[in-house]
Amino acid sequence: MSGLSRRGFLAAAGAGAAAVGLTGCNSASTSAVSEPEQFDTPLPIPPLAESEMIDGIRTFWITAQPGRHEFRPGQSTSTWGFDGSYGGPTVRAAVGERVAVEVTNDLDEATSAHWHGMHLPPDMDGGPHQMIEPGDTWRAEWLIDQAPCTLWYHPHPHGATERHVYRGLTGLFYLDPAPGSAEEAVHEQLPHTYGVDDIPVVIGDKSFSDGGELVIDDGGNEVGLLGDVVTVNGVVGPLLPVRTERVRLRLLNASTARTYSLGLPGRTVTLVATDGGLVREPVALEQVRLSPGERAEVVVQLEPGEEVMLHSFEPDLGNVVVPFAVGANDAFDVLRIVAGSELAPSEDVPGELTSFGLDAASATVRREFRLSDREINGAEMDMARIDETVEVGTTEIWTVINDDLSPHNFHVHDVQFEVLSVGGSPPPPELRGHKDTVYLEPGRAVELIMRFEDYADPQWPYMYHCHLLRHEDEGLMGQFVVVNPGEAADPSMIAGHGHH
Ligand SMILES: [Cu+2]
Repeated sequence: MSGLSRRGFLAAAGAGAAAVGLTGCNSASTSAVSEPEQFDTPLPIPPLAESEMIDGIRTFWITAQPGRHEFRPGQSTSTWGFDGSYGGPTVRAAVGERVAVEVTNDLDEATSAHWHGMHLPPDMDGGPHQMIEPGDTWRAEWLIDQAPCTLWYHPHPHGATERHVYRGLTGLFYLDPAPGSAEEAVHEQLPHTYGVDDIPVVIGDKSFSDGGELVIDDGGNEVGLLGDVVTVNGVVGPLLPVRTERVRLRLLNASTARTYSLGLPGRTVTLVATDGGLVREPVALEQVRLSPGERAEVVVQLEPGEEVMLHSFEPDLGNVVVPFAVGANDAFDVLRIVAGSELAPSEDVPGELTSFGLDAASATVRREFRLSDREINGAEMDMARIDETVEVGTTEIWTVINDDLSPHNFHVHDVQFEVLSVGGSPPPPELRGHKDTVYLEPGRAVELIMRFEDYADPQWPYMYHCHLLRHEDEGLMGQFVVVNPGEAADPSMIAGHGHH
């Protein structure tokens, strides 16, 4: 599988132009997303996953299974979900806890469960080397040892991740602050009651056939599927009733290709956390750009009786060659938020949230990653090849460059990184927090600093890849191992996993 060439992309872009002309739209814009007529479906809140403490380990059980799901009332669609027909329960554990998740596969094909953004041993990561065959159960166990944050879990089967995520295998994984920690005090000042003023917002775009089934074959669009229907927590046209002065929205872009730029027209939202946890201080933003896999936590303030619409503005994707073909011209409403006539008081958002920061001078290794078509540094993903070897205990700076004229992004497993620069300039405020996924504008380099603290293992690799899932599936991925000083990578365990 070689993926589409840029020439193919231009041809596909032409076809996309015709499609935009045909679909028409609901306003004067050129948006290819069709908005629902009404936003009156109550926003479903994913259930919290149940757990039991077994020998001091907080243990969860989750099953990937097929089902039928109603994105719209009365229209049933064949889907996949964790513990249900679509999506998954929200898993919650506290920093400092030891957790185990036993994942059973009731699908009729192999899948995996990857803990996106989690710092954990590589053989617990749930990547393409930890496949779960149909009927099998895989147990992952690790210590929660990172800042509190909003993570998520999804399959990572090489060559099939786009389809597995698109069909609905997606859940949130909240890491709560350790009891008594400074961060717990901050979290308690922020809205923090699950489903009441702490709201999961999992956004995914879909495309449906006339028969109401999910369509993923879009005729070869360069970035992958851009659905013309946007869902939140699995429903079209969602409504969130609010009973408090402030709500915290935990935004996850669970789309396979589409980038959103979320905000409330005419006002700002307050960014309090990015992928890997709290930002240093709250930031007022008109729009929060989220490429696939990225998260943000924002606090929204409301007056009694007020109604606001979470909107996705035309995203600034940088200097892309054919903007409409990559979703850059799409703008649409996402979630209607209606405040009750009486609102319970909420505390002010603290002026300072947390502190952190890696010192660039402490980095001892630099690496460069050039993404072009479906190759990183000139090579497609090979399941049997270890591309990079990192010594445990080192701080590294990775320069990542999008050499194409269309969007990519970059996700690194195991670590949360900080963005040092974008296109040679300091990052904007929304990119100054802990991140595990970052958008890559065409032709621009981002510099990322990260520290590899633990889990030396020469045999089992972690992944880095584009999180536009079709790109990942088609080869835009590489593998690194973390080893003890002086140790060499040992590809013997993955040799049998073969060339994709
Ligand atoms: Cu990409």
